[in-house]
Amino acid sequence: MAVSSRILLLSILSLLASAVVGHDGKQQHGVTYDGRSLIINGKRELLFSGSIHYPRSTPEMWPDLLLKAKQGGLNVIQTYVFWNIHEPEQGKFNFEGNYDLVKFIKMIEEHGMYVTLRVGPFIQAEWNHGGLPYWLREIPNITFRSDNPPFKYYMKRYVKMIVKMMKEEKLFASQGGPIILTQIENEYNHIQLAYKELGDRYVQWAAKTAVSLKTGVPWIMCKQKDAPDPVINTCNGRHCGDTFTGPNKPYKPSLWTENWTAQYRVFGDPPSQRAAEDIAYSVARFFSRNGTLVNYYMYHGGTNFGRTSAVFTTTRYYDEAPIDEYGLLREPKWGHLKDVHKALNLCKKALLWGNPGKQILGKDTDAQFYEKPGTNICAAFLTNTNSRVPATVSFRGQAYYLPPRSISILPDCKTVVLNTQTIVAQHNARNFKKSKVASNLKWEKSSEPIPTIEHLPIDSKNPKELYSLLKDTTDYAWYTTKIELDPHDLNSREDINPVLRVASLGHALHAFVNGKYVGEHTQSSPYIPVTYGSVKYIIYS
Ligand SMILES: *[C@@H]1O[C@H](CO)[C@@H](O)[C@H](O)[C@H]1NC(C)=O
Ligand SMILES: *[C@@H]1O[C@H](CO)[C@@H](O)[C@H](O)[C@H]1NC(C)=O
Ligand SMILES: CC(=O)N[C@H]1CO[C@H](CO)[C@@H](O)[C@@H]1O
Repeated sequence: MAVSSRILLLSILSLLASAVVGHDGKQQHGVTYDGRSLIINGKRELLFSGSIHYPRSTPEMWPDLLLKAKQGGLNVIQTYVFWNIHEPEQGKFNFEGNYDLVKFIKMIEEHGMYVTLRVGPFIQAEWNHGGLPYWLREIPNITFRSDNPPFKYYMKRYVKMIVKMMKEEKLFASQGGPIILTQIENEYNHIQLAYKELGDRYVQWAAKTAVSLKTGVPWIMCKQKDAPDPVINTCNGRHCGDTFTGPNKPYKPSLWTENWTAQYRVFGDPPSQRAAEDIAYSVARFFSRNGTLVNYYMYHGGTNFGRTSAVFTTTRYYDEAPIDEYGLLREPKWGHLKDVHKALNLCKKALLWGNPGKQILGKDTDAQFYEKPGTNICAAFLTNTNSRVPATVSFRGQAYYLPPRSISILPDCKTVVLNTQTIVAQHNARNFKKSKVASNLKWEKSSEPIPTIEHLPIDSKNPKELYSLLKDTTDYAWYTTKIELDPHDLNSREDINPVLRVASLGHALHAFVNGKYVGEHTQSSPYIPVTYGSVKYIIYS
């Protein structure tokens, strides 16, 4: 054991050294890390990151969104890569318009920000099929996200293609580009147990495959405690400052890849709210306890255009994020977080080069601080974890008032520049005026013939599953069946009540009997009794 761990450590140290300083002694491009932080082109930085997904907005919107992100104090944009829009049919690729990944990354670079690229290929993301293309399902003997040869073959091919595309455009930080982190898989731990040893082997394989592609920047796996070296395990969640058990090795930094700014919206639910104060508290807490990168999921949610959203989510995605669906600032969230980034940046030297320390101040209060001995570099975070009762604490001879569940940031260990519970950013002051464009839009109506049973392209004894029937090209289909009832029975027996059962919650359905519209099935009205002639039909979900 001792021998192998020494070899491991040595190889990691040499990796760090060779990437940062070349043989000629000059500083080189690339990203490495240690227990304190990522090291980008030889420099430590505090990283404030926000998720913006390129297919959820348009290239026309990108410059404005990125500018607002930068003004909000972000220096990293995180995005998934969406396999099923790029390769909707096997071997047919689309990187145009909203799907222009390279253009999006270059635009982020032009705005002076870095990129975290989450390649997946399974991404969840409340996206259709979690980003996996439909055709993958038709590969014989495939089992998704497992130690399964067909899946591994196609996954590797895809990840290699994306990495190659990035390399050709010189987009990795190791090539002078903006990409500082890449992610393989996504929250795999949610399903790992179900796959048993196949799952554990798959994690090892995925990490090894990713690392073998030699991007010159670290790979991460989120929520993956057993992420194999040199892959970094990262935290997803609302309160990583308190819930994250930390990197799985002392020589890996504490990174927070998803801090939910609200929650995605499910059909029928009200919009989710998360107060700016609560996000600010969690972010300050995370940085006060060794964190050096936070990512807001989402910073701009945008729109699930067309059929891209997962079956349970609305087309509007994280409208409550710091930038709303339309690209407008959501205040005071945007402004308060901007202030938090400023305050944390004032603590930068202490956070990145100081030694961490902790002092219990009272029952629910503590001070987390970073100090560099022999200098006046010192930053402190005074925390009240009690959500109901305020506290007055004494720290280094001075008294400080802490509102309930709040953190005061002291970049010099004396002066409070921000308390997370105290908002000075402006509140929303939006004005609306009627759009000239929208008032000129016209709705169009078209009708189409209802197909008869003789003209159906597919004839099947049992109902087909919609997804494989239509191969994910549309969700729209006619389904026709025939039930013949003996008129004599209908007249003489009361107990005959034909019933149409629709066992789906995510779709809309219109029902016709003998060519006549009889009702619709929706989420809000699952039970629709309809009468046609002397026969009563009930349509329900
Ligand atoms: C699929 O698996 C079955 C049973 O293991 C095997 O007989 C068959 O050859 C496999 N098909 C392909 C295309 O690999
Ligand atoms: C922060 O890092 C230091 C040094 O590695 C460690 O002693 C301490 O426990 C860490 N703090 C937290 C809250 O994880
Ligand atoms: C680890 C962690 O903090 N997870 C939280 C993330 O945020 C969601 C809500 O958006 C919480 O439910 C999780 O507990």
